[in-house]
Amino acid sequence: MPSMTYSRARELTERLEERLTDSIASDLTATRRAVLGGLGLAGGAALAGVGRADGHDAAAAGHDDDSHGNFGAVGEYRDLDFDPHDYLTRFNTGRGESDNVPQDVYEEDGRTVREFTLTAVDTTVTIAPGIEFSAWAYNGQVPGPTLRAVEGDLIRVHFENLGRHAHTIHPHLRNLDPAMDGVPTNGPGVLDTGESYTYEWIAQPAGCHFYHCHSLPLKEHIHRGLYGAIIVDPDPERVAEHPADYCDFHPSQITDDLRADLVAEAETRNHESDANDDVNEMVMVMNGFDTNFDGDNEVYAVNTRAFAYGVGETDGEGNWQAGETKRPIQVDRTRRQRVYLINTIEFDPINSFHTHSQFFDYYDHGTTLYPTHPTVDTIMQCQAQRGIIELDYSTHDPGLYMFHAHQSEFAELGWMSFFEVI
Ligand SMILES: [Cu+2]
Repeated sequence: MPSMTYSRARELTERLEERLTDSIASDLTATRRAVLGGLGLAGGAALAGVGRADGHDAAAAGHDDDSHGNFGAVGEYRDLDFDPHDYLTRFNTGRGESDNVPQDVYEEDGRTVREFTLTAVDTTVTIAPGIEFSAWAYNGQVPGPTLRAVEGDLIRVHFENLGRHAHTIHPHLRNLDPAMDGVPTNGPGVLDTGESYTYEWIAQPAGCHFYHCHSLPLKEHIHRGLYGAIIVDPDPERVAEHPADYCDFHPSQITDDLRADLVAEAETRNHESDANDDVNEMVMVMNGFDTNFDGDNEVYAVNTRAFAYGVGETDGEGNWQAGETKRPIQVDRTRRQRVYLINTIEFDPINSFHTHSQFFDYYDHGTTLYPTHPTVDTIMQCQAQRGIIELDYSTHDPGLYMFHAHQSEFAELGWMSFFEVI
């Protein structure tokens, strides 16, 4: 039997979500303790950065007759500009995968160049139904666009700052040129409003990486939303030549069979290889939002929206109502599942990922082709840590399987999701 019925999963998602949105919406100074306790705090001046999207009386939040189906009503997200379900699988490789990310791919001096334009803007994002957050965002989305390249490519990013504060882009890559590091002291330093700069980074090492703004105060520039994923696919030819770089075996232990295994694994990770088509790949950025700017997060999520991968309206057979913004992540059990997981949380030292009824292989930073933690059901990541998770549901019964942060309060405050095995 599946771990939980559809109706109970839906009730659980709705109960947690309503408690979160009611508490934040009914008092704009809601603290995390108040949210967890389901308590409202008296008084409090309205703060910039959070509020009811639809202007409804806060007291009525969660009790409207039209609590489903309308933008801004409790249970639905107001704007659909950013879709966490779409974000999971939207990779930008230079081939024009996203309308809001100008990009190109071409050869230059014998090297593949993947070119992108990222623009920092001030915007408002919806982090829970009816709850908005004043964000600073690359290309208007949080997380920023996922950039994907093959090891050894040149990633060329035209960056323009149209926000009101000074920003940069700092890549977590092996970058050989200090001018390209995106910190205040090197190269162009921080870029003021209206300024632009072109960063160039070699895509190395293979793995699951990310980029973020490195202006000061750092925690605010990151927490406000200026971060995104960089995925560097391993080059199977390089793996064949340098197998010891992709595992923790001593070079003397590398046999022809092991080399062949590593190359085959690299092909499953390389988006230009047919073997990659057999894997369902997803990007999950663990993030959080301090809605009252007290240095503590009130809302937690994967990919910005609390409970976006929870359970909403369904017929119990995997069919979701049109426009439904809350739905589990569908898993075709004949395919391998791979999650590129990144922790961009601020204010909390660690975050975590836990699966119910399943164990997975974990590759810390994704820089090896052998798992660094095989057969685990919980991993933790400190701030800026990331890795690759590989899951196999081929022998599981169809149904819903929960996954969430195993800091249980993060789960209650939004970081709770389901896989729907079909
Ligand atoms: Cu910044």
